[in-house]
Amino acid sequence: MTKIICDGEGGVGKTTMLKKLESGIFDPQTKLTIGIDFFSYHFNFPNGQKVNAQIWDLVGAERFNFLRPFCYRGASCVVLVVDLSRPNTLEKLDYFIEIAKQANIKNEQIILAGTKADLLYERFVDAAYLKSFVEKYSLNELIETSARDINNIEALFKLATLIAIFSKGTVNEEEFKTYKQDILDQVQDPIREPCVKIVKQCWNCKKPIYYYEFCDTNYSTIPQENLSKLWESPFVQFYCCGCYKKQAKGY
Ligand SMILES: Nc1nc2c(ncn2[C@@H]2O[C@H](COP(=O)(O)OP(=O)(O)OP(=O)(O)O)[C@@H](O)[C@H]2O)c(=O)[nH]1
Ligand SMILES: [Mg+2]
Repeated sequence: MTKIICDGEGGVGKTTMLKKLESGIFDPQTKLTIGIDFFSYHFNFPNGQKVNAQIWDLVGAERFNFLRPFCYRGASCVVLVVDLSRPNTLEKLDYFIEIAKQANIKNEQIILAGTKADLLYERFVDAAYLKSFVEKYSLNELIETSARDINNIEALFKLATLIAIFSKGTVNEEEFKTYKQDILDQVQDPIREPCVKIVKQCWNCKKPIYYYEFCDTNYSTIPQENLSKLWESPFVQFYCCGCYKKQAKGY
């Protein structure tokens, strides 16, 4: 079994990210995880190797810390998640890295993921700082994601699966480097891919409102005027990206 851990402070978006990976849908109503949730991810590598990874989605809340050493045991990769809009979610990274070390997981088997990259205007964590953190601890990679918008989640878990099988010795170093580069080539830069889905302002907090459906299909081909028409549609729901309040139509 290929086991991957997804860990990080409460509310950083671990479960939302994994739901998006599984179903392709952003669920803005995700509730706190109770203990552990399990997800699976299948990936076929170009050399024909089929990997079926089991992802353990841990709860961030401190009162569940007693579970962590048990959960990390036997894992081949750890995805540590921080919220780009909340700098305090970086505070416990040392602690998570230490738990991984105690479970014989090396730092190069850890990926740092920065979530909520869609919140461009609420971002408080600098990419340069995260990169320096990755270098300081010799972690494998930094990937910024968003379950709502700029995706990169698929690339993140492809890389996690690759790291896992590399650590088991089923791909050699040459293959690892080639596949990793292929995966990183698919990663979008959130700074260069600004969210163009703003259609209105929230009636409640006045933040821009993003259109989150069709994000992964052909969204980029939908012009702004059509988005505004969708605003009027009774079948499409809009949520505010700041306060998550549902938006009433037609104002
Ligand atoms: N804007 C934005 N919000 C997100 C994103 N991912 C998650 N959220 C929101 O962040 C909140 C917390 O998400 P969860 O997935 O429950 O967080 P978690 O890390 O699993 O939290 P615990 O289970 O408590 O450890 C939810 O309100 C999500 O809708 C994202 O990419 N962008
Ligand atoms: Mg959760």
